[in-house]
Amino acid sequence: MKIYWIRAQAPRRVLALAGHLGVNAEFVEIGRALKTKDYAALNPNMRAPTLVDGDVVLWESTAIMAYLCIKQGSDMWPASNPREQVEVLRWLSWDDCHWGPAVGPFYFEHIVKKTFNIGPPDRASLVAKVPNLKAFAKILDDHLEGRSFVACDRLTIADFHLASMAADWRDAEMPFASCSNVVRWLDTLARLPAWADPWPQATSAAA
Ligand SMILES: N[C@@H](CCC(=O)N[C@@H](CS)C(=O)NCC(=O)O)C(=O)O
Repeated sequence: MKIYWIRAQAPRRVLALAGHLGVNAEFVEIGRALKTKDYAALNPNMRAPTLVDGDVVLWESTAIMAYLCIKQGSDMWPASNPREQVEVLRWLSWDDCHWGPAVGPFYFEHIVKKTFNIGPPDRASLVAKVPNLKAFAKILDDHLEGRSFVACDRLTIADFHLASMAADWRDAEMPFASCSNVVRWLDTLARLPAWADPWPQATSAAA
């Protein structure tokens, strides 16, 4: 199995899950080869991550996470429990439609720009985005009251999904100071070794 990655949030979810589940794979840091015809033949979006496992070629981090859980027999994606499945699905959807777009601008300005050396954060552009992020953070904070994890009373792919842009919330200056449950949840994830340091050590470079 090969997993193509770059140092960004969607691959991070997949790499952390692979590390957490002890997946045996070759991790390929795709680098500049992301924009080549060979890579486009695997992933026409020319984005990362992509998984290749025999004749299975899969893109979209959510689908890859589900695939890895099924392959490893992990209930972090509750493949054999429809009720739990829809619970997890609800949060994956919420992330794609609401939470991700709310945290994304902060993640981009503070984390992506620094990682890829593309200039200083434009803090002024974030001012107008604060109310939207606070509104969605309150929804998550209320949900996490009395809960350690987002769904099913245990760690699931929903946690890695929702946390992938918010993990470095302090560096990204996300306004979570009054969201103690969100902070507790992110701090709990940060104590998982595979989440805290998801980037593969043994890796092959494709560029
Ligand atoms: N919805 C896709 C998002 C993939 C995506 O946008 N990946 C970004 C990194 S988070 C990427 O490859 N960016 C490189 C580029 O846009 O050139 C997923 O979850 O896999």
